[in-house]
Amino acid sequence: MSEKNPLKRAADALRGAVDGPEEGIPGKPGTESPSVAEPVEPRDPPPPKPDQTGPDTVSPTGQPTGADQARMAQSGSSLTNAQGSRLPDTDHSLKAGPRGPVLLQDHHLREKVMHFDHERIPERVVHARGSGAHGVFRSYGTAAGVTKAAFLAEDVETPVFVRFSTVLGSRGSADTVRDTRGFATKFYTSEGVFDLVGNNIPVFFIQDAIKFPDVIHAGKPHPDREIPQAQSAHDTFWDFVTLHTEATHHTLWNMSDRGIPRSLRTMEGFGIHTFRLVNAAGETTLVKFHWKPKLGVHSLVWEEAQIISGVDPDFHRRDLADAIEAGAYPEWEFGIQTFPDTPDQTFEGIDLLDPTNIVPEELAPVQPIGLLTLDRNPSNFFAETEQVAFHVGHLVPGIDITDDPLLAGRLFSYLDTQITRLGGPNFPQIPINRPHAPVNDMLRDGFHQTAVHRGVAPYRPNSLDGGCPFTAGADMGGYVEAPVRVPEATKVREAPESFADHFSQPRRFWLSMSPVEREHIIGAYTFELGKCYEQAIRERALQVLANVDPELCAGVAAGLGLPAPEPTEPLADVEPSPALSQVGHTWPTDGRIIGIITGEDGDLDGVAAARQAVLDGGMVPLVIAPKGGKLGSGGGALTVQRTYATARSVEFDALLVAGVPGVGEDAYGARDAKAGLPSVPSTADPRVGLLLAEAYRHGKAIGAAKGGQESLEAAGIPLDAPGVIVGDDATTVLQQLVQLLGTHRVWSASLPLPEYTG
Ligand code: HDD
Repeated sequence: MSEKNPLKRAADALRGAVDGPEEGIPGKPGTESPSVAEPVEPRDPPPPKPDQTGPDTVSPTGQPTGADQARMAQSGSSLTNAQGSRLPDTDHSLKAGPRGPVLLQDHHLREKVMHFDHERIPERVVHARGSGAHGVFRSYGTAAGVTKAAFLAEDVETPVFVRFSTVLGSRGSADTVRDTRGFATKFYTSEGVFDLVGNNIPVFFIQDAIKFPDVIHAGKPHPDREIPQAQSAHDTFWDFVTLHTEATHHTLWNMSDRGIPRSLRTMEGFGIHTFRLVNAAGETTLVKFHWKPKLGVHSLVWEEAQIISGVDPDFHRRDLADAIEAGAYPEWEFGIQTFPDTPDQTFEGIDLLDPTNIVPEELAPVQPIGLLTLDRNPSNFFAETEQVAFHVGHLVPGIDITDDPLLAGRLFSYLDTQITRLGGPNFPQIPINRPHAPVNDMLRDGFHQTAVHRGVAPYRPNSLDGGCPFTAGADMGGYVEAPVRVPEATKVREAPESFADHFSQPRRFWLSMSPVEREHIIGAYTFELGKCYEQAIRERALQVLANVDPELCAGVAAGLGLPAPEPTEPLADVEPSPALSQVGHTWPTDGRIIGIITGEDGDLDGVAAARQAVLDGGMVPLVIAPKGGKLGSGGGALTVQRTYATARSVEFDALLVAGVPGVGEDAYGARDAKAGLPSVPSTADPRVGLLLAEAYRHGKAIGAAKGGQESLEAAGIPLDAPGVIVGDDATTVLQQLVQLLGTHRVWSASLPLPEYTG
């Protein structure tokens, strides 16, 4: 797939520039590709782009760092070594004569290779594959009654850095695998850093952090062959989640469409644990945090996700960066569910300390408290996205923890892991991790210490540094833990009885799904368990599913060719939660990508009009033709952005065939004809057929105008099928396509939606 940025071109076009660059030719939109001259003279460094400086912050010594940052960036006309000494040559080692041995005294060679040898740091033990973005959080002030956190007061703006991730894969793994996604947000507040380290799934596999190494060992590749990469479809994962049935709820979410998001921009986020808010009067409220994407929650279908893993493994990372670069800034509303801080810490019978539970939004509505906008791409992946270090213990006054045993273990782990990953205890001094609040700690020395601390008395009380630093009580904005009563108890290694309910919450999730979502879940379980070698594990998984729902169990059992077992305990009597279904809503179509298939003999006027209509609607048109270059001539010529060789259905949200598209020069039929070989005469390029058939199979809206119907018929797509629009005028067809796009996909009309999704 091309590396071009369709959204950026759309933005350029919207700003008045004409067509995007031709396929495969770098250059400014609308211009002929300029030849890039080889620089021969040193020149002054280009002025730094605004996003080339680190976060606007202060160093641990309280000194502004902006100037340091600029000095440390690659700048100046002459190449130097790391000590600032100018270099005449960096392409040849120092040798005893041109054909002689390389000399050990070549400091530049040794320094250059030594540094390269140490460029990599250990990837994260989980969530290694990630994509980040800068942004801003604007608070509505609606949470001010329940928390004294300064960044949640009315109209306060706080800079943020967000890192999205997959859990299981390595740093170079594909984006669209079936997995949970991390959604970690660093708020650089005026009272210090607050990290919300959440996921796109509101529950977790385990109830106690002591099992975290186990669940991750089970999910990661098998230790002997180190396969499969970034997958849960293997024996050890299913062995674990069927032996620890507390994992059933999270596993069910993973097998649902939530496990394969369409985009990072169309994912919800959840803080998962119950946290405790504290207001100015010292009153406490239990709370669950939510991120709600403005574009709605959308997913891929499984086949599509698998194709993308090969065609464009960076699909999510590219989509996020493209959208931000084009100015189509992704937005999420921040919300809270609040619960009274009662001694039993339950709500409507749901244990709030059990991280495998959600509280349905119908019981506790999500109240919006602010808006997150991601508006700046990192300028250096390593410095920012790789080195950012989140920690659930980075809290600010007004936000406190609860006794969720999963959270307790995390409070240890996140700090600990950075010591190995970032090489010592001074990682808070790395630019991306620096607080924006002044730091005045008494932590000293250690690996990678970059602060030049002053004073002689890093202890307190002292009389030598004027007594500084002094401590700050709650009245001076100090972080004072909520004085929560700890029950008198005996030390035990046990879970509370309420943690033993492993099936009622998964059952609620299943019952809340629309028919098509249920089909997808059954398909996902059947696929994953079908990849397991051990029959006993498949059978155990079916037993777990029988306790969730007989229809689910029977569907998976049928696919595996195994008998469906009876439940071993009574099915829970729970109400569905309509808010959990992704189907049945209408969403903005901003930034959606529409492929317009045409050719030399296509309906070029129709294409031009449809293309403009797509742009006017805030979406992205991509013209697809048999070969690159221009279609038509003169000022109205259309630039081809994808050819039949470079287009694949997965890149588009909807397709429009305008006129009869031609056959590409490189199509098999054309090649055979050129070689004088007998070939099946073809009026339709087989790649157009594949494009259309895949899009249709994946529930995408497809339109055809002015003879485009022939292509649909050649692809075996019934012209009266749901989601297929046929007409004479490309723009009219397009308008109907866009309406369908508002529901994300056209799920088969034969699958009625359940009543509650309306
Ligand atoms: Fe974790 C990273 C989310 C349980 C131990 N976790 C990590 C990241 C996210 C989460 C989003 C990536 C942060 C980044 O982008 O740098 N983790 C969760 C959620 C959990 C959870 C939502 C349950 C509700 N995690 C969890 C437990 C433990 C860890 C129970 C250990 C006992 N997680 C880690 C870690 C990581 C991490 C090993 C790896 C890299 C890092 O921390 O900085 O410490």
